[in-house]
Amino acid sequence: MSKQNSSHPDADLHPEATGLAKKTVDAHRDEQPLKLYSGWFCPFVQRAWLVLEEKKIPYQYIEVNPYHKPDSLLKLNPRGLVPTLQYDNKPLYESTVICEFLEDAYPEHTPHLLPQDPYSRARTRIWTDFVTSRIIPSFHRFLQFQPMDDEEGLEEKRREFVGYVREFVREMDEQGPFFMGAEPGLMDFVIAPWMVRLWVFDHFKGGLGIPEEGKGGDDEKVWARWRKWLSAIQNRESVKATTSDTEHYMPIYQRYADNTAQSELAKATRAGKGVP
Ligand SMILES: N[C@@H](CCC(=O)N[C@@H](CS)C(=O)NCC(=O)O)C(=O)O
Repeated sequence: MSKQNSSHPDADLHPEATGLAKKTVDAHRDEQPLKLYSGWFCPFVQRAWLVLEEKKIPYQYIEVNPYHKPDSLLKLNPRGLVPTLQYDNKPLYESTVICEFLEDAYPEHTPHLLPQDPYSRARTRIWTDFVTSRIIPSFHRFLQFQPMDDEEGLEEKRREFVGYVREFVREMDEQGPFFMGAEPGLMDFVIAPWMVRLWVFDHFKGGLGIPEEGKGGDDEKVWARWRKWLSAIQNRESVKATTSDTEHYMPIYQRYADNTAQSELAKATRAGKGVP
Protein backbone atom coordinates (compact mmCIF):
# COMPACT_ATOMS: atom_id res chain seq x y z
CA MET A 1 0.00 0.00 0.00
CA SER A 2 1.22 3.43 -0.80
CA LYS A 3 -0.11 6.92 -0.22
CA GLN A 4 1.64 8.19 -3.31
CA ASN A 5 0.72 7.87 -6.88
CA SER A 6 2.95 5.29 -8.56
CA SER A 7 3.44 7.69 -11.48
CA HIS A 8 5.93 9.77 -9.46
CA PRO A 9 8.68 10.07 -12.09
CA ASP A 10 11.45 9.35 -9.59
CA ALA A 11 9.81 6.12 -8.38
CA ASP A 12 11.14 4.32 -11.42
CA LEU A 13 14.50 3.19 -10.11
CA HIS A 14 16.47 0.00 -9.78
CA PRO A 15 14.74 -1.86 -6.93
CA GLU A 16 17.77 -2.85 -4.88
CA ALA A 17 21.43 -2.31 -4.13
CA THR A 18 23.96 -3.81 -6.53
CA GLY A 19 27.69 -4.52 -6.51
CA LEU A 20 29.46 -4.38 -3.16
CA ALA A 21 26.47 -2.70 -1.52
CA LYS A 22 24.34 -5.74 -2.32
CA LYS A 23 26.73 -7.94 -0.33
CA THR A 24 26.34 -5.59 2.62
CA VAL A 25 22.56 -5.65 2.30
CA ASP A 26 22.55 -9.46 2.10
CA ALA A 27 24.53 -9.61 5.33
CA HIS A 28 21.87 -7.47 7.09
CA ARG A 29 18.57 -9.03 6.07
CA ASP A 30 17.90 -10.77 9.39
CA GLU A 31 15.48 -9.31 11.90
CA GLN A 32 17.19 -6.93 14.33
CA PRO A 33 15.77 -4.46 16.86
CA LEU A 34 17.59 -1.65 15.04
CA LYS A 35 16.17 -1.16 11.54
CA LEU A 36 17.44 1.11 8.78
CA TYR A 37 14.75 2.11 6.29
CA SER A 38 16.86 2.83 3.30
CA GLY A 39 17.06 3.65 -0.37
CA TRP A 40 20.24 2.10 -1.78
CA PHE A 41 20.91 5.15 -3.99
CA CYS A 42 20.41 7.87 -1.39
CA PRO A 43 23.41 9.91 -0.21
CA PHE A 44 21.63 10.90 3.02
CA VAL A 45 21.09 7.21 3.75
CA GLN A 46 24.72 6.55 2.99
CA ARG A 47 25.74 8.89 5.82
CA ALA A 48 23.91 6.75 8.39
CA TRP A 49 24.82 3.50 6.66
CA LEU A 50 28.52 4.41 6.79
CA VAL A 51 28.33 4.99 10.54
CA LEU A 52 26.57 1.64 11.07
CA GLU A 53 29.19 -0.14 8.99
CA GLU A 54 32.16 1.67 10.55
CA LYS A 55 31.01 0.85 14.06
CA LYS A 56 29.78 -2.67 13.22
CA ILE A 57 26.48 -2.00 14.96
CA PRO A 58 23.98 -4.84 14.35
CA TYR A 59 21.13 -3.58 12.14
CA GLN A 60 18.48 -4.80 9.75
CA TYR A 61 18.53 -3.24 6.29
CA ILE A 62 15.06 -2.54 4.84
CA GLU A 63 14.84 -1.27 1.28
CA VAL A 64 11.97 1.12 0.56
CA ASN A 65 11.22 3.35 -2.39
CA PRO A 66 10.80 6.83 -0.87
CA TYR A 67 9.05 8.06 -4.04
CA HIS A 68 6.44 5.36 -3.64
CA LYS A 69 6.17 5.58 0.11
CA PRO A 70 4.99 2.41 1.83
CA ASP A 71 2.80 2.82 4.94
CA SER A 72 5.55 1.16 6.99
CA LEU A 73 7.76 4.20 6.26
CA LEU A 74 5.02 6.84 6.65
CA LYS A 75 4.04 5.42 10.03
CA LEU A 76 7.57 6.04 11.29
CA ASN A 77 8.31 9.26 9.46
CA PRO A 78 5.38 11.41 8.33
CA ARG A 79 7.64 13.16 5.81
CA GLY A 80 8.38 9.80 4.24
CA LEU A 81 12.08 10.42 3.77
CA VAL A 82 14.96 7.99 4.02
CA PRO A 83 17.03 7.38 6.05
CA THR A 84 14.54 6.52 8.81
CA LEU A 85 15.67 4.48 11.76
CA GLN A 86 13.57 2.29 14.01
CA TYR A 87 15.21 1.92 17.41
CA ASP A 88 13.50 -0.03 20.14
CA ASN A 89 10.25 0.41 18.17
CA LYS A 90 10.68 4.19 18.11
CA PRO A 91 11.35 6.25 14.99
CA LEU A 92 14.26 8.56 14.26
CA TYR A 93 15.09 10.49 11.13
CA GLU A 94 17.33 13.21 9.68
CA SER A 95 20.65 11.77 8.58
CA THR A 96 22.95 13.91 10.70
CA VAL A 97 20.81 13.37 13.80
CA ILE A 98 20.89 9.61 13.17
CA CYS A 99 24.69 9.67 12.83
CA GLU A 100 25.14 11.43 16.17
CA PHE A 101 22.53 9.22 17.78
CA LEU A 102 24.41 6.06 16.75
CA GLU A 103 27.56 7.50 18.26
CA ASP A 104 25.72 8.23 21.56
CA ALA A 105 23.60 5.09 21.75
CA TYR A 106 26.39 2.56 21.09
CA PRO A 107 29.35 3.88 23.09
CA GLU A 108 30.92 0.43 23.25
CA HIS A 109 31.17 0.33 19.45
CA THR A 110 34.37 1.77 18.05
CA PRO A 111 35.76 3.70 16.29
CA HIS A 112 34.39 6.77 18.04
CA LEU A 113 33.57 9.16 15.27
CA LEU A 114 33.04 12.33 17.30
CA PRO A 115 36.12 13.83 18.96
CA GLN A 116 36.21 13.77 22.76
CA ASP A 117 36.99 17.41 23.45
CA PRO A 118 34.02 19.80 23.33
CA TYR A 119 35.72 22.30 21.03
CA SER A 120 36.44 19.74 18.32
CA ARG A 121 32.94 18.31 18.67
CA ALA A 122 31.53 21.80 18.13
CA ARG A 123 33.78 22.24 15.10
CA THR A 124 32.38 19.02 13.64
CA ARG A 125 28.91 20.51 13.98
CA ILE A 126 29.92 23.80 12.32
CA TRP A 127 31.30 22.00 9.28
CA THR A 128 28.49 19.45 9.19
CA ASP A 129 26.12 22.39 8.96
CA PHE A 130 28.30 23.86 6.20
CA VAL A 131 27.98 20.64 4.20
CA THR A 132 24.20 20.55 4.57
CA SER A 133 23.51 24.26 4.14
CA ARG A 134 26.15 25.16 1.50
CA ILE A 135 27.79 22.21 -0.22
CA ILE A 136 24.73 20.04 -0.89
CA PRO A 137 22.46 22.86 -2.14
CA SER A 138 25.21 24.18 -4.45
CA PHE A 139 25.88 20.60 -5.65
CA HIS A 140 22.23 20.48 -6.69
CA ARG A 141 22.11 23.99 -8.19
CA PHE A 142 25.06 22.95 -10.37
CA LEU A 143 23.68 19.50 -11.20
CA GLN A 144 20.15 20.70 -11.98
CA PHE A 145 21.26 23.79 -13.92
CA GLN A 146 19.47 24.28 -17.23
CA PRO A 147 19.61 25.23 -20.05
CA MET A 148 22.92 23.60 -20.82
CA ASP A 149 23.71 26.11 -23.58
CA ASP A 150 23.83 28.92 -21.01
CA GLU A 151 27.56 28.45 -20.48
CA GLU A 152 27.97 31.51 -18.30
CA GLY A 153 25.17 30.44 -16.00
CA LEU A 154 26.56 26.93 -15.72
CA GLU A 155 30.05 28.27 -15.01
CA GLU A 156 28.67 30.42 -12.21
CA LYS A 157 27.11 27.35 -10.52
CA ARG A 158 30.31 25.38 -11.04
CA ARG A 159 32.39 28.16 -9.46
CA GLU A 160 30.01 28.45 -6.54
CA PHE A 161 30.18 24.71 -5.80
CA VAL A 162 33.95 24.44 -6.18
CA GLY A 163 34.34 27.52 -3.97
CA TYR A 164 32.46 25.84 -1.13
CA VAL A 165 34.50 22.65 -1.49
CA ARG A 166 37.67 24.75 -1.32
CA GLU A 167 36.44 26.46 1.84
CA PHE A 168 35.80 23.04 3.38
CA VAL A 169 39.21 21.64 2.39
CA ARG A 170 40.96 24.65 3.95
CA GLU A 171 39.58 23.53 7.32
CA MET A 172 41.18 20.10 7.11
CA ASP A 173 44.05 18.97 9.30
CA GLU A 174 47.28 19.64 7.40
CA GLN A 175 48.55 16.07 7.42
CA GLY A 176 45.35 14.09 7.24
CA PRO A 177 44.51 12.17 5.28
CA PHE A 178 41.11 12.63 6.96
CA PHE A 179 39.42 15.87 7.99
CA MET A 180 40.69 15.79 11.57
CA GLY A 181 43.84 13.72 11.12
CA ALA A 182 45.00 10.14 10.67
CA GLU A 183 41.65 8.55 11.61
CA PRO A 184 38.30 9.25 9.98
CA GLY A 185 35.47 10.90 11.90
CA LEU A 186 31.88 11.95 11.44
CA MET A 187 32.97 14.97 9.41
CA ASP A 188 34.35 12.69 6.70
CA PHE A 189 31.27 10.49 6.55
CA VAL A 190 28.84 13.38 6.51
CA ILE A 191 30.30 14.72 3.24
CA ALA A 192 31.62 11.51 1.64
CA PRO A 193 28.39 10.47 -0.16
CA TRP A 194 28.42 13.62 -2.33
CA MET A 195 32.15 13.48 -2.94
CA VAL A 196 31.98 9.93 -4.27
CA ARG A 197 29.23 11.08 -6.65
CA LEU A 198 31.28 13.86 -8.27
CA TRP A 199 31.46 11.83 -11.48
CA VAL A 200 27.98 13.21 -12.22
CA PHE A 201 29.54 16.55 -13.17
CA ASP A 202 31.93 14.99 -15.68
CA HIS A 203 29.15 12.89 -17.05
CA PHE A 204 26.31 15.41 -17.23
CA LYS A 205 27.69 18.93 -16.80
CA GLY A 206 30.86 19.14 -18.89
CA GLY A 207 33.30 18.76 -15.98
CA LEU A 208 33.62 19.40 -12.28
CA GLY A 209 36.05 22.30 -12.39
CA ILE A 210 38.47 21.24 -9.64
CA PRO A 211 41.94 21.80 -11.12
CA GLU A 212 44.12 18.79 -11.92
CA GLU A 213 47.50 18.23 -10.27
CA GLY A 214 49.94 21.02 -11.15
CA LYS A 215 47.17 23.31 -12.45
CA GLY A 216 45.86 24.67 -9.17
CA GLY A 217 47.78 27.99 -9.25
CA ASP A 218 47.61 29.70 -5.84
CA ASP A 219 45.38 26.89 -4.61
CA GLU A 220 47.71 24.05 -5.58
CA LYS A 221 48.23 23.04 -1.94
CA VAL A 222 44.51 23.09 -1.22
CA TRP A 223 43.73 20.81 -4.13
CA ALA A 224 46.63 18.48 -3.29
CA ARG A 225 45.12 18.14 0.19
CA TRP A 226 41.76 17.53 -1.42
CA ARG A 227 43.11 14.70 -3.60
CA LYS A 228 44.70 13.07 -0.55
CA TRP A 229 41.39 13.21 1.32
CA LEU A 230 39.34 11.94 -1.61
CA SER A 231 41.64 9.00 -2.21
CA ALA A 232 41.48 8.00 1.48
CA ILE A 233 37.69 8.21 1.43
CA GLN A 234 37.25 6.34 -1.86
CA ASN A 235 39.41 3.51 -0.53
CA ARG A 236 37.64 3.24 2.81
CA GLU A 237 35.97 -0.19 3.14
CA SER A 238 32.71 1.23 4.49
CA VAL A 239 32.42 3.59 1.53
CA LYS A 240 32.98 0.80 -0.98
CA ALA A 241 30.60 -1.49 0.93
CA THR A 242 27.73 1.02 0.69
CA THR A 243 28.18 1.97 -2.96
CA SER A 244 26.24 0.32 -5.80
CA ASP A 245 27.18 -0.05 -9.47
CA THR A 246 27.40 3.31 -11.27
CA GLU A 247 25.05 2.29 -14.09
CA HIS A 248 22.09 2.15 -11.70
CA TYR A 249 22.66 5.65 -10.32
CA MET A 250 22.72 6.93 -13.88
CA PRO A 251 18.96 7.26 -14.64
CA ILE A 252 18.37 8.86 -11.22
CA TYR A 253 21.05 11.50 -11.78
CA GLN A 254 19.96 11.95 -15.40
CA ARG A 255 16.61 13.26 -14.09
CA TYR A 256 18.39 15.71 -11.79
CA ALA A 257 20.73 16.81 -14.61
CA ASP A 258 17.74 17.39 -16.92
CA ASN A 259 16.00 19.17 -14.03
CA THR A 260 12.94 16.93 -14.35
CA ALA A 261 13.34 15.11 -10.99
CA GLN A 262 10.39 15.61 -8.62
CA SER A 263 12.01 14.59 -5.33
CA GLU A 264 11.63 16.97 -2.39
CA LEU A 265 15.30 17.89 -2.86
CA ALA A 266 14.89 18.60 -6.58
CA LYS A 267 11.81 20.76 -5.91
CA ALA A 268 13.54 22.60 -3.06
CA THR A 269 16.50 23.34 -5.34
CA ARG A 270 14.20 24.76 -8.03
CA ALA A 271 12.46 26.87 -5.41
CA GLY A 272 15.81 28.28 -4.24
CA LYS A 273 15.53 26.52 -0.89
CA GLY A 274 17.90 24.31 1.09
CA VAL A 275 17.91 20.59 1.87
CA PRO A 276 14.43 19.26 2.76
N1 LIG B 1 17.12 16.03 5.49
C1 LIG B 1 16.96 14.63 5.17
C2 LIG B 1 16.92 14.45 3.65
C3 LIG B 1 16.64 13.01 3.24
C4 LIG B 1 16.17 12.90 1.78
O1 LIG B 1 15.90 13.91 1.10
N2 LIG B 1 16.07 11.64 1.30
C5 LIG B 1 15.53 11.41 -0.02
C6 LIG B 1 16.21 10.28 -0.77
S1 LIG B 1 17.88 10.65 -1.17
C7 LIG B 1 14.07 11.03 0.10
O2 LIG B 1 13.71 10.27 0.97
N3 LIG B 1 13.25 11.56 -0.80
C8 LIG B 1 11.85 11.27 -0.86
C9 LIG B 1 11.08 12.39 -1.49
O3 LIG B 1 11.69 13.32 -2.03
O4 LIG B 1 9.84 12.33 -1.45
C10 LIG B 1 18.09 13.85 5.83
O5 LIG B 1 19.18 14.42 6.03
O6 LIG B 1 17.89 12.68 6.19
